[in-house]
Amino acid sequence: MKKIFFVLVLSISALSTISCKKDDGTEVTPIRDYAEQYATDKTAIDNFLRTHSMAVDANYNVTFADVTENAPNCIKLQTQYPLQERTVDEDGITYKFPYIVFNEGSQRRPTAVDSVLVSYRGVTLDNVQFDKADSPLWFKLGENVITGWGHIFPAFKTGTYTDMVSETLFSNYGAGVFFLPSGLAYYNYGSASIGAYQPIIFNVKLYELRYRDHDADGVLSKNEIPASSSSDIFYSPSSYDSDGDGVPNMYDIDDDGDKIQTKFEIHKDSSGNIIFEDCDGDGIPNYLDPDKCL
Ligand SMILES: [Ca+2]
Ligand SMILES: [Ca+2]
Ligand SMILES: [Ca+2]
Repeated sequence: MKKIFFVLVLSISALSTISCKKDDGTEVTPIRDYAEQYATDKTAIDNFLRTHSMAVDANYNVTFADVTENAPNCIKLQTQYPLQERTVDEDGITYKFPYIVFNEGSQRRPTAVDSVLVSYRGVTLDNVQFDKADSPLWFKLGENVITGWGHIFPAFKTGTYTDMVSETLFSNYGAGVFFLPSGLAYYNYGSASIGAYQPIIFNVKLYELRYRDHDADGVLSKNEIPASSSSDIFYSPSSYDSDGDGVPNMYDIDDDGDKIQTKFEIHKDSSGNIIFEDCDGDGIPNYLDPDKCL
């Protein structure tokens, strides 16, 4: 797995880091203010959209080209394809970043915490490629990728595929491009080929996924949510904590805090599907209901 996709972990305490010296005496640059950096990155991304055109081939591969600001008849990126905007709260900032869906895909949609099989190409706003994977690779969203990936992949669905003797042929898979501010990418870390505080662009294709069960309680993490949960495709399973003990359902082996582990409060049919029993008929399945009639 490539080094640049390791999770960028920034602690709150890092925000208040002041300039200091490492043990070897070299100066450590204080981390930048997230709000200021986001404003800078947003301006840079907007400028990129205004000054570049985009070509998309039959396999959804993207190439960008500079266009002169006022050149007659040039087709600029922002008028060439419908830009959508994703809004994300991270590090006390409400980020908004643009993305384009070339093809939504045809099968299953991941949540922000599932495993995805993807190919991708990443470029900087200088239109320099910093990474590429033509052959699909597996990644765990929310775990070993930059935060921006988990926030945008639910916009896509997987495709269908045919296993050949020597290769797998995918069709009607999700494909698109997104433009990430550095706060949702590598921020002050940068990577081997990206400087610190660099907004970056990804052209991605989503072929397949695996729904995860982080706490191994038999309920997939994507379903570790209240029955009344939103139909928002970008919902995050990690934000739900039924019993309020500080452990989100997807990591809590006893979701309702009744001292009976969830895996003992659910049953499955012969096909392996969970039977959501609700013995007191209050609309809350037993494993989420501490006040039930067991
Ligand atoms: Ca689970
Ligand atoms: Ca909990
Ligand atoms: Ca329980």
